[in-house]
Amino acid sequence: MLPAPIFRNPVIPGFFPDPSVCRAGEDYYLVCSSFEYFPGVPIFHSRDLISWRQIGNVLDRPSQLDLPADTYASRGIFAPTIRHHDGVFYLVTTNVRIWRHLIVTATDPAGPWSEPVYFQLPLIDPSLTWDDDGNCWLTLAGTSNYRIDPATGEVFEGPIPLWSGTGGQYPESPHLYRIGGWWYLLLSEGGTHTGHAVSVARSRSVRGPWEPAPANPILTHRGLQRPIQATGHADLVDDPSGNWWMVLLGIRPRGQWPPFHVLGRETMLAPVRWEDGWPVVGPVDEEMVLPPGVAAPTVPAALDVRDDFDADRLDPSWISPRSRPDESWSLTDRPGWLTLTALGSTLDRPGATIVGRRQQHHDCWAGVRMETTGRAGLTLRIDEAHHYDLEVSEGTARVWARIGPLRQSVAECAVPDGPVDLAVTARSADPLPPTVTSAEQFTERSGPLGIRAAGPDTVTFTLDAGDGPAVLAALDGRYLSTEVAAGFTGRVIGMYVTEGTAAFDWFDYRAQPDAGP
Ligand code: 6LW
Repeated sequence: MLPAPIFRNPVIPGFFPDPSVCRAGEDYYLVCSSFEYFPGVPIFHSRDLISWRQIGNVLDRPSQLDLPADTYASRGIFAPTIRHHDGVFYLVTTNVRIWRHLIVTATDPAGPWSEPVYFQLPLIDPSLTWDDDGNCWLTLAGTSNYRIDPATGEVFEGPIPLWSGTGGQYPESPHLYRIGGWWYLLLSEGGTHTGHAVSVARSRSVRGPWEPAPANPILTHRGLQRPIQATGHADLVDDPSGNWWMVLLGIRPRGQWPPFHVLGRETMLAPVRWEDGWPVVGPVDEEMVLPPGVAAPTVPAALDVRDDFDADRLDPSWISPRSRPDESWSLTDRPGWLTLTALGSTLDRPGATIVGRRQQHHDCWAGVRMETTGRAGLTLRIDEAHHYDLEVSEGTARVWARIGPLRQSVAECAVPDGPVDLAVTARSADPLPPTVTSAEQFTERSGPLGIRAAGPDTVTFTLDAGDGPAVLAALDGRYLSTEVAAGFTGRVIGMYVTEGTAAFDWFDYRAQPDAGP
């Protein structure tokens, strides 16, 4: 007998939390939160829910995304919901920097999306659903329903209180569905960390009364020994054959107790089956068996990325904290290179010129070829207070560590004029075995830095000025984790400049730490 076909989680690795999905015919579209980064709300396309390709960003113009320089890290754009109704795609989200909800629409999900319609109602995590009479219902965390005009944001009715979960903290990410004569209300509770859980209730009417599922929470990994934790913030979709699926967020902690997660909250997928009119799902693992009749994807997951900056526009996967002013970057100043210009800030404050992409794998290598007469380099960051940088300035390369209130140069060497190759490697710690039986097992896993309790990974910076790569510094990755930095995002690898200009010939990202030249 052939082994059952499988797929792997996360289906979208790296800081891509709060997934929401919709289907139009045979095409699926998925969006995620983007917080303080510009452009906002990455949008992906798939034909099988497993292999996703980013096709753009929903909020890709400053007129749609108001993130002033004083926007705190992990503020900005929270959980979006995407829906397809009457041939139009709707995206509703909250910009918590200005405390406004906004709706944008498009006929092509790759864009352009409309200018936003703003409206103000309490709380976060808006979702849209239409009833048979064409009424549009906006559901918010808490949880409440409002009957609104999605074209103007005008509220006709509400708040109408809904079922708010089994009593866990933060009932949020509510989504309503009409399935088989029922309204289903799916929500998350227990907070977005390891207490996270998904619960469901149903009603014959959008106005209630709501009957909770007897098996609530229908999904949680709290207290379970599984590689994926914090499962929650879920959305449901059916496929053309009638199978149901859940997209949700999860984290993958690494290192010794307590473990740290460094890639943010990632997008997972799980098959859903129905029993007695209730959805049954999980547990969610890195390797999942596909339901009978569903073929494994034929397209392998794209792990490696290379950008030679030869295109006439930046790929949608490139992000910048808060904004990317036109005068801060160019693909034409030096054709085939990305030229960045400093606008007067440092990496320790908002406003530095950074163009980066998410670290998507625990083990990876990222390199650039860079030339600068100013102050520029390669940073691995979570926010302005948590980053490691390899920086070139005035003939010297330095590795800087910024951890909370501390900022320290940890290594330096001389570099000649002209282009240099900079690289950062993340190499993850082996997970501890479920049961540790000897002191040696702890010692073995104490990692290359010799620190007693191993962090999640070791971050190494190398520099190559023409005579081969030389390691400048190896740093404990725990300080660039969500457990240390807090917040809702994850690591980003950025090209940056803080004085003058810098030109980048290429950026290379590989999902193997030994991939460097
Ligand atoms: C989001 C909320 C949550 O709005 O975290 O995990 C918040 N869930 O639903 C930010 O991502």
